[in-house]
Amino acid sequence: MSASRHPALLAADPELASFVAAEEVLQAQTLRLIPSENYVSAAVLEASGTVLQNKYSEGYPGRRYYEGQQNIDRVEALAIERAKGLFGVDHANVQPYSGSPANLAVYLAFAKPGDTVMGMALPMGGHLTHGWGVSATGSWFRGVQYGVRADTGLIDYDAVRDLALAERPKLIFCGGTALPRTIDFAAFAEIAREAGSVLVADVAHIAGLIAGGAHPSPADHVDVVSTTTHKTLRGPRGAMLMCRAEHAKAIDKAVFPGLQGGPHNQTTAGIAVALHEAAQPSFTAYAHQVVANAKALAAALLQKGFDLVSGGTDNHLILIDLTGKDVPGKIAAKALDRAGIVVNYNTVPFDPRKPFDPSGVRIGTPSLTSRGLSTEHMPVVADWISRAVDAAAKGDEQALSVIRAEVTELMAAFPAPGLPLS
Ligand code: DSN
Repeated sequence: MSASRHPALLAADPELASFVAAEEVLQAQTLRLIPSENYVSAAVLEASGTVLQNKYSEGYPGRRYYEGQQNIDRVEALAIERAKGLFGVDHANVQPYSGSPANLAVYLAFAKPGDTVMGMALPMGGHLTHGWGVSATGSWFRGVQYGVRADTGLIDYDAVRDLALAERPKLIFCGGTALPRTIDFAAFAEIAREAGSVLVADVAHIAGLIAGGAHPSPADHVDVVSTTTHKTLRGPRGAMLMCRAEHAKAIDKAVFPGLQGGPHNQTTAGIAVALHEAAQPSFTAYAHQVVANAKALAAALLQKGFDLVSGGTDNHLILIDLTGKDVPGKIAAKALDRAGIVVNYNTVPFDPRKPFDPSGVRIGTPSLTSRGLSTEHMPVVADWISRAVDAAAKGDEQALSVIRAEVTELMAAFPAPGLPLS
């Protein structure tokens, strides 16, 4: 791997080029287990770095505030059509800059400051933008929050219903960032209907699984689907809002001119390519393999004596509760990083520790599956995690170095998409 992959960058700015080259090596050599990350294909990478970014195009295809949109309109219309086809929705807006602005646009479309909104609490696995206090969505709106049951780690749908009927929120968000289990969109739809709320499925984490048929689709159940495009969907960093025809105007108006200016056309192009790739049979196989790998990894971790929130996983994500291991999440995550295994520390439901120093570690299988690892490798991965956590407890840096060498050796045999080893 060398900076010669980007010769113009190397010539113009060697210092910056060296940082990019170092990141390429890091992404190639490490085992990346952060469940919200992935590797984009070379085609998505190319589309996202095109001259399309030289163009301003405020507005929508056929209705712009700048001239010269002959090609941009075609790019955006293609992305929209592909999103509609892949997710089975009436309308798609592909302009949100990322997940948080996408969700903010939903508030703008359906609620007024001070209105009550409902989402899953952040420490229970929700997202900041689902009305959590430190987010603008929790200070400009009145956020009420649901969670999971202490005994099962599963969403308590009865409690969700009771809260929704008591509070009658304008918006209900389902979905989140640390949910290892299938979301029952039909159950949320029934609750939202009874409460008179607009239901939003934030499927950022599982969009690729939905596209590949490895998780039920929310399309027939919810008013709005919000998603980022760079997680399991394996596209560039961006987002989309999809909805039924009746909400199309409100959503489009909220994204532009309500919240954003010109769309990032190079990102729109990358999204279009990613959606095309996600419509292929190979992506269906990928999505199912992500889940099979996660289930195999969860089983291997349970065998190693780890506690997993909800006892396992139905999707791409596993939340390890380290309370019984006497190693807090942050110390474990940093030790794993030194061992070449990249994870993030995370709160677990009912965590007795603080969010910046919590009890859990969140892992997932989208990236390793993109590199071609399969269920047979998951016991090896679980063994590395177990040895690294033990080493963290003992302060054994030598053991972490040994694991790092083993990780580097295995990953060299599985080149990442868009990042060929050389
Ligand atoms: N930051 C994302 C994640 O890691 O899940 C959510 O926004």
